[in-house]
Amino acid sequence: MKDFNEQNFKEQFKLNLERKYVKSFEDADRFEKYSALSETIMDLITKNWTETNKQNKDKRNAYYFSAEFLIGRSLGNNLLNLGILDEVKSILKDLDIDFDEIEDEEDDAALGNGGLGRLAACFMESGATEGLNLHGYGVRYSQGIFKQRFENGFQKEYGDAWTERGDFWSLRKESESQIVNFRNFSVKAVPYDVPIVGYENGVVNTLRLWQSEPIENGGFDFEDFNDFRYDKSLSEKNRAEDITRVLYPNDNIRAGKLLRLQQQYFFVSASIQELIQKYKKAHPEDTDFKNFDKYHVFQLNDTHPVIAIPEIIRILLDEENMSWDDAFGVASKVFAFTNHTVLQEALEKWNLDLIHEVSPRAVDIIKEIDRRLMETLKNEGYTIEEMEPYRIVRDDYVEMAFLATYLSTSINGVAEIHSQILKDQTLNQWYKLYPEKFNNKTNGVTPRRWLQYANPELTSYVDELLGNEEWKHDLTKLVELEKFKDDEEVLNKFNEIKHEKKVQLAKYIKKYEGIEIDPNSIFDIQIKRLHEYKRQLLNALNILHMYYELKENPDLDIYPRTFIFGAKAAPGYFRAKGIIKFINEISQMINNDPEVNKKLKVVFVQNYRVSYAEKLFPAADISEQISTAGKEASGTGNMKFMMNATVTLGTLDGANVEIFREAGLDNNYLFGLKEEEIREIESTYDPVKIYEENENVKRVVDALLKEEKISDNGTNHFLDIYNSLVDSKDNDRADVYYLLADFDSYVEAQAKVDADFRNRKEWAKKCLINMANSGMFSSDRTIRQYAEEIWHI
Ligand code: F55
Repeated sequence: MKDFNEQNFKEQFKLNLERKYVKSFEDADRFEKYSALSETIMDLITKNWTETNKQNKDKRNAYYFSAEFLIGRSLGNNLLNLGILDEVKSILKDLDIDFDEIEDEEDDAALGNGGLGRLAACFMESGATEGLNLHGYGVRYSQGIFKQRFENGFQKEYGDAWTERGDFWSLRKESESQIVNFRNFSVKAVPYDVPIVGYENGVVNTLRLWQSEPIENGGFDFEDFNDFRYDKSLSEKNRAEDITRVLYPNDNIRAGKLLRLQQQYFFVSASIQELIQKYKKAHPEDTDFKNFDKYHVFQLNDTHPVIAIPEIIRILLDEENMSWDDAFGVASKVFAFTNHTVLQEALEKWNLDLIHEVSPRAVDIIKEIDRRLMETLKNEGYTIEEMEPYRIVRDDYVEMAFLATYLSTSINGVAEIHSQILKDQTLNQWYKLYPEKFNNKTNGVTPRRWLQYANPELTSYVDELLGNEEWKHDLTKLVELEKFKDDEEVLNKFNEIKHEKKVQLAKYIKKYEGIEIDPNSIFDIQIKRLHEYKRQLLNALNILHMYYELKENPDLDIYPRTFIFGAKAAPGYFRAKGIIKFINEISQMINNDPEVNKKLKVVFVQNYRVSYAEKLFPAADISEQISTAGKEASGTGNMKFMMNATVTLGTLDGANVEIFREAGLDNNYLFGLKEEEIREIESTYDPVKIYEENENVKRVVDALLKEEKISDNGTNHFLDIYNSLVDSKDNDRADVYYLLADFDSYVEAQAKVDADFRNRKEWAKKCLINMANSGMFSSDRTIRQYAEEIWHI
């Protein structure tokens, strides 16, 4: 950072602390120091923030609309991007303050569920780093994703009041509040602006998060209060605040709840209103919004903000008195849509009555869009049957993905294989109509948070090897590391750094989980939301298999292995919670068995989140990416592991396909059925036959019901899991995610890992080659592609 003065900063920091808490520096506790430090940094940011805002005026801007931004912590990342992380660390050291302890005082801003929300956060950071005029718009939930603890091995959820002790990384902009009108009540949307600091470039972009509040008197009605109607005097306030009270904790499953739709309408309506007001002020002559599309493009992060389409039409029709054709014309030029899933149960479909509850006009407008589309198709000679697949409104439900696809100028998937499935299957009818609108944007992750910040040891070693820091501005330059792939000294050093990160993680796990793990064992890590399609259960079944092999033959030569899991299950997802309990039971059984626990350990870390992830990714030997082929749209954790020099054990799914291509199959472990193979066997698949004929499969599946050392404590969780695999009585089909079909192949791949890991030099070479080829998975590359190929900013 230009003109950063250590002495001034130190004094400002002390001054801020004394003013804020009216106590001397020596008497302040860690949190007080953290908060004063954060405010001092916010002050540093403001000048560049104002400057960036000024420069974006009168330009074409991109707006990223997302119901989720999974930010995590900001302190370390902002210091890194300002280029003063080391300086501030040394200032703190002078003051006898340990940075790690201060860092730990910050609650994660966990305003998202998983990959989709974290992707939005990476995109914002890369947008600022690439100097793009990109703005984020979302929701300021009072409660983020729940906090998770295990009690007797069961997941328990606790509230996440992340702003309770203050939120130091946003500015409330009261004067830019908007009124959002629901069918039978109105609220005030108050923007909180979060600065997004670009990496060492002076750019500070804005993430605007809306908070719902009562419109007048803080929502408190004194007349009701004075007349002893205490409850009613508060109800108005609560009703308003309820809108942004809590994030829905579902990932890849639609909620179908009124409050969820209200949240979506709330942030989208506030955002569109604001941008239309600003446009009118800047372009008073353009009364029919002829040039609105030259200045705005809205990227819809999945279908969650798609209610923006009828909303902009409503405003142009009802408030700007435009004609249908003109209003529709504007709407058909400003949206672009990203799909993140092909799981049918995740595709949002909203009931018309529910939409009516939120915004009656939206119902009229959506029906009219559908009616006119059918008319157009009919005029083009389509028969009734041929028109049917294009119905946006079907059986009183609105297919939000169809609405988005019809009106967007661009429709993209998030990895090559996923974009292909959208064209061939999920949205095939639309692809036939508009092939030119479909494109792919393979996801990426920010190397600042996920490599430089999370792994400073590896970062400085790369600086040393490459002799410059250019790779920090263009991650594809990491490929130059390949020239060291046979350099023994370099390979040793790679192993040493990995070991150091494993020692650090082991300490952290000891502190927070109370479990001792051996850094010399293979750290085999699966961290992601808990979902059947992600197949944590397959991982668990293999662990059980290894356990039984060891029990049968205690001298079996297996390389010591630590299996680490991290995952939250949606609170209402019974089977996912059963799988957590199952893995925790296996963990107890194995970790407490002296006959096996020298060779096997299983840890399920509690409350997996962004800040925990920063400790886990750099410490892995194996990255588990084992979803059923065709089901994981992309994955982004796979990229974080790869960047941290880790080999992947995975299926040909999502971005794994591209990871395998970039780093080579010799350096990774591929197993399992391919997507087209699964489609081929789909109608005849017989998991019961596999169960009956394969002794290993039978042994581990039977363990669910028969293993005496584990128990679901009478909850029937394990019977449910058992049935999901081999009993089609309660299901249409059993084993819909093909765990048993892939079991042998997975066990075999795991055996290969065991054998290969022993050659420490060859293993390090694989790690190095993976890191060297991770450059294309920087979200800088992804966001540039959005900017150039979709947004034209
Ligand atoms: C959240 C809420 C709803 Cl209603 C539906 C889905 C989600 C959600 O969290 N989805 C999600 O995280 N999807 C993931 O998006 C990632 C980023 O594109 C992909 O990498 C990942 O494959 C996909 O599952």
